[in-house]
Amino acid sequence: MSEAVVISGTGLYRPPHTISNAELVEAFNRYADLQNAQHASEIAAGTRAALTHSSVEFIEKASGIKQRYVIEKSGVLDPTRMYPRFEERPDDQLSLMAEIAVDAARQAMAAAGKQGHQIDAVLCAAANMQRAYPAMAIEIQQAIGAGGYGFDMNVACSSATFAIEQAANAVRAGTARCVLVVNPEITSAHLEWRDRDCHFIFGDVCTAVIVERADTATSAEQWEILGTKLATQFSSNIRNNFGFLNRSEDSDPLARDKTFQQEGRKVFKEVVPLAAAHIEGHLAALGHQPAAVRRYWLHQANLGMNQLVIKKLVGQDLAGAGSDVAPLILDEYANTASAGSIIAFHAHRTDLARGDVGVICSFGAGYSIGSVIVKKR
Ligand code: CO8
Repeated sequence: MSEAVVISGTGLYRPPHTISNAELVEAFNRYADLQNAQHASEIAAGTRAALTHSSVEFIEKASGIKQRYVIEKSGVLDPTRMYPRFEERPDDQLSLMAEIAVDAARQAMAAAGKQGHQIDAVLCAAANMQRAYPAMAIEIQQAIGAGGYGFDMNVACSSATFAIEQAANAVRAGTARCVLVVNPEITSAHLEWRDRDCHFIFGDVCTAVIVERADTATSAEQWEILGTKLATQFSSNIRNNFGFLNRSEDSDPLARDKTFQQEGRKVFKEVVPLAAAHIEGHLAALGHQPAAVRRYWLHQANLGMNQLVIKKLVGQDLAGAGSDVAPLILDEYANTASAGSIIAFHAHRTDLARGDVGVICSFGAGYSIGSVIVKKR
């Protein structure tokens, strides 16, 4: 790498509403009771399975999640609806995804000491886009007064780390000087809240990261990007079939496969070893030992997954002192798709010293894994 590239600021938009596991379970159980009453005769005839209640204890034990933030709560908790209520906005108004992205972006820009005109690329990277076009990134670019170019990209839960690599490469190649990466994740709109297997998993949030040349960075705190490594391997174990062909295929837009669905156990089993090996290989290529890494900002999908990844890497449990090695934010935020590892980086890094090395790593649908190795300057 000829010219050093740094992360010079981060930002976090946190939605105004929380849903506790107790509130979530209460709404789901009321929905299940309503459905079971409505379909009582089919259930009695054995032609339809009754819905089973969800439970707070299961959720906390299986995932480590205690609550989640959402942009709109009343629709999600309405047992006759079970998804958020958003108002359609006119085309001349800032769209919802852009609005939360601009909020996080402004925080990251303030942290990096950057004005809009100093940004010359905007990457909007998330597990879902609000519309097909124009790209969300271009609307965000205009809203913050940035120049250059913007584009959207989607690698599900790895969208943020994949975008950081694109940003670092653009800066290194000289095609951009200062790049804004934003990850507006409105997961509440594509989660199936009516399925107890997954209704607890996700939350809304937006993160933002400024990536620029080290010689233009002026912020007090800077993280040199030592390297990035991306990997994908096709799997349908996490899948959402919503898309622009649905209409032409005459498929039901409300069918179960048009929202998030997964084989959670398979994902757990298959992704943990992939992620641990990926990180180990990336660190080795840069001459670092996993145990010497001061902090891992891991994807936040499941407490047990992160414990196992860390155990494979450094041989210790996340419980107790181990949590300093790989802090958790999923208890508060749940899984926020691509934003999870960036929230962890945003919230848990100020205690590190100059020269400390850390790893930001995402893993999820695709399968996709992205790691960014950073060093505090
Ligand atoms: N309450 C009570 N019981 C339940 C509930 C519930 N809510 N849900 C399931 N159960 C039951 C099951 O029916 C099952 O019963 P039985 O044993 O009789 O069959 C039992 O509890 C055990 O169920 P599981 O085997 O499913 O439980 P697990 O221990 O495997 O935990 C998890 C389930 C939490 C889903 C776990 O498997 C997991 O977290 N896996 C990893 C998932 C993961 O990392 N996914 C990544 C997704 S992120 C991503 O990349 C997608 C991005 C797109 C974003 C989309 C946003 C909407």
